[in-house]
Amino acid sequence: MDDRKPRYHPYDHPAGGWGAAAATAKALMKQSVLVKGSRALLSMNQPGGFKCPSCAFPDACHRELLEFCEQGAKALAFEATRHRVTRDFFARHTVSALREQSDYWLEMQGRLTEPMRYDPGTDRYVPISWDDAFALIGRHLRRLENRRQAEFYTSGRTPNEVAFLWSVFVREYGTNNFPDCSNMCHEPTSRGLPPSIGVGKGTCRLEDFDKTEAIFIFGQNTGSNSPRMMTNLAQARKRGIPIISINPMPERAMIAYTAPQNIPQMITFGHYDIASGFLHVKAGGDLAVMKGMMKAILEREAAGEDVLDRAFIDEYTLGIDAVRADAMAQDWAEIVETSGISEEQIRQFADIYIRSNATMICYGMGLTQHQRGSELLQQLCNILFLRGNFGKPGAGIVPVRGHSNVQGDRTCGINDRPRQQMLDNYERVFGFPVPREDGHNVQKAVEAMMTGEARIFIGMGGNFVRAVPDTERSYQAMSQLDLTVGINTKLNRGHVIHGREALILPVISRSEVIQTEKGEQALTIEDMVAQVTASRGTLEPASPDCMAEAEIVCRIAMATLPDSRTPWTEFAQDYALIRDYIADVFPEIYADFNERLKAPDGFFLDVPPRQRVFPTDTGKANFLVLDGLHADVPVDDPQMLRLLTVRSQDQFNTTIYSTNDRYRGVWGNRMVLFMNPEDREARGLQQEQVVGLETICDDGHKRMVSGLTVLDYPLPRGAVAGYYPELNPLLPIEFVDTLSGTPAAKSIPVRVIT
Ligand SMILES: Nc1nc2c(c(=O)[nH]1)N[C@H]1C(S)=C(S)[C@@H](COP(=O)(O)OP(=O)(O)OC[C@H]3O[C@@H](n4cnc5c(=O)[nH]c(N)nc54)[C@H](O)[C@@H]3O)O[C@H]1N2
Ligand SMILES: Nc1nc2c(c(=O)[nH]1)N[C@H]1C(S)=C(S)[C@@H](COP(=O)(O)OP(=O)(O)OC[C@H]3O[C@@H](n4cnc5c(=O)[nH]c(N)nc54)[C@H](O)[C@@H]3O)O[C@H]1N2
Ligand SMILES: [Mo]
Repeated sequence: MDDRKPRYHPYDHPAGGWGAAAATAKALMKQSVLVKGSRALLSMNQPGGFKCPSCAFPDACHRELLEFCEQGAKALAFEATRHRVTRDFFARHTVSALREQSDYWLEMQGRLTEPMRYDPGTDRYVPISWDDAFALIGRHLRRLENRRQAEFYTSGRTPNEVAFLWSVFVREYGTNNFPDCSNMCHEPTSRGLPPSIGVGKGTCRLEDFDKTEAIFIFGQNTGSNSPRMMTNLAQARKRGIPIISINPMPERAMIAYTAPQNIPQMITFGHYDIASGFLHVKAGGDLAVMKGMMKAILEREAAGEDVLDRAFIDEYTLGIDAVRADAMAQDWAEIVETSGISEEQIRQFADIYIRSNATMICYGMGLTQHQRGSELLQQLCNILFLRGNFGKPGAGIVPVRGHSNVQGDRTCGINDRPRQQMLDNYERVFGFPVPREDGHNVQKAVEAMMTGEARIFIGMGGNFVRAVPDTERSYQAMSQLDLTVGINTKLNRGHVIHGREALILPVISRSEVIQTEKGEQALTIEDMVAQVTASRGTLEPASPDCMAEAEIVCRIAMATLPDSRTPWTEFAQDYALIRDYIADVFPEIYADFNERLKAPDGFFLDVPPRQRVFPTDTGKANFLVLDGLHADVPVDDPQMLRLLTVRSQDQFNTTIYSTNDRYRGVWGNRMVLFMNPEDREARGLQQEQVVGLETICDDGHKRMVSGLTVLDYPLPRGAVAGYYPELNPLLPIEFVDTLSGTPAAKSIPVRVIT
């Protein structure tokens, strides 16, 4: 369906509103679950119900009767679909034929219903019993002498209890190979923030939106990707709070937004203007903006103005002198050239920052997915330190997270570079010897597959092969493995790009009831403000042969480690017992887990910087210097454009809900290339001409994508944008953020080919 010509007409209605309400109903109808889905929506994010399976933004604890958004409703509709992938389906289609289908088509086939095994003789998936499937996995895993040859992926929808069991099993098996979707996402938050503030998490809660005096949003498309945050932004705007968006793409929802739950406003077609200011930054120009802001502030300090929070800086921080020297040494002309923002505008935004007594800085993939992504976040901390914006109401740093439990998975032990003290705790509680050396993250896992070192891949959720960089090379590497296992709700690319042996294991989803011998089980989720809440599904499982993820981990463990003394049988039945063990392994975080979970709204994990405690090596908040003005290594090529790979309004990562992107005005095709008209003309291209892109990289691999329709779009000169995952073939596996290994997916050097 992607060969349709895209239609392009700008969306001039406010984001949200009737468009979102209509899209919600349409998604429910498309999956034939209007009634069932609508009923399930009533228990989403309500006490006793289940947590939204979409993004990680917190719910306001039944603030509105209907606490969901268009994206949550779509995620639920696609999960609760009536459509089913059965053994007959697999009998009808060879895997080679399935490989030719689009991601959208695979997704639309519906929920997986029973375990399947790849049969090379017929090139089809055929049914296999659960027992045989686990035995097969156990055989393969036991055969590996070097346990580092197996890769155990986690996608961020995995709940705490399952992630914890996964972390126990994999360590008992003998490796820290934990490639995690977070390695492509907010790993810079986990690696970049600790040296600055001592924790790799955000420091704000929802109520801070009600107390803040200014909000800056760097590189995050709130309206499409965390729509529930729009309610908080709209309320802040109503109070007259400045909201500044820093983005190469003027995202629609930042300009005008109507809350879909706000019926009076929808009837009168009213809307809020969300952003009061917009910095149309060049791709990767954020560091120059940040340095410019610091320079503007520090120049005023030097002129004798009282613009800093001296008391905070003296008592809680170290290192301001080096940061001051670095910012002051930057040249305004270079700042303007690199950022694409005028000195006057930067000074104006610095002034907004100075006048606010409580500022929140939010950010998303527009910052993390750069070669110096982690360090960019440290610069945000520097800015916040200057005015004491930690540990007071309405102030702090807000990583806008992706998957609903990606933060919780890390807290519960999914970590390829674990601290030794955490490993000591595993050893103390479980009594098996724990591997001490670092394991593989996503980048290293893919590289190990490419060199042939890795032999087995097991994915707890997600769509690894489609989400990772360097598509062609990754597909090739994945196909050479001995065994690939996808533990999933839906059919995806990872099932049709598979190893010599392959299994598909279908799971009970977040919205469905998990019944064990011990009764109905609840799972828990930690959202992006570190609030831990219970999630209980209310729908019937998609098929009686779907299995709960926790039980799958236990059964894999039992099949692989016959002599294990870990209580796998009991864990599979009793999730409260799993929580007791979580409390034992992470006493400083999760003491009295089950007890605290009894509160109707769950509980918050401790985030020390909220109390102005900074558990860094120095015991202080650290101002940190990052040299220069560039978020990526400059490339010397006059034809070079920086490619940003972004999400559309109608997808959840590799799950494509439709080929439209309502807010950006694209309909019917995702193979588009957004380009500044002057860049287009400079290359002699026509509007809507079909072109290709080629990566500029000298590692000897050619990376190309063709069939892209050029669309004029208000991007700054030098940047082009298109959709993830279609453009992942252009992203070299080694093109990553230095500190965290996160692929620099927002700044790929490319040139246009015709
Ligand atoms: N509906 C929906 N919701 C989702 C997801 C989804 O796919 N669909 N995915 C979930 C996940 S896993 C995640 S991580 C989040 C992702 O949510 P976001 O962080 O919003 O991710 P993206 O859509 O990749 O793009 C981020 C924004 O960065 C901007 N950008 C690109 N390059 C730069 C740059 O150099 N500087 C600046 N300042 N901005 C830049 C882009 O224009 C875009 O607006 O959303 C989560 N929620
Ligand atoms: N170029 C480029 N690449 C990127 C990005 C980018 O912006 N640009 N973004 C990156 C980011 S931020 C992320 S997070 C990754 C996403 O990487 P992943 O998390 O691996 O990908 P998803 O598309 O979210 O995974 C979708 C699959 O999850 C399965 N699933 C859904 N719900 C459940 C469940 O409850 N249980 C189980 N077991 N399975 C379930 C379904 O089978 C579905 O097919 O992609 C990264 N890749
Ligand atoms: Mo993500």
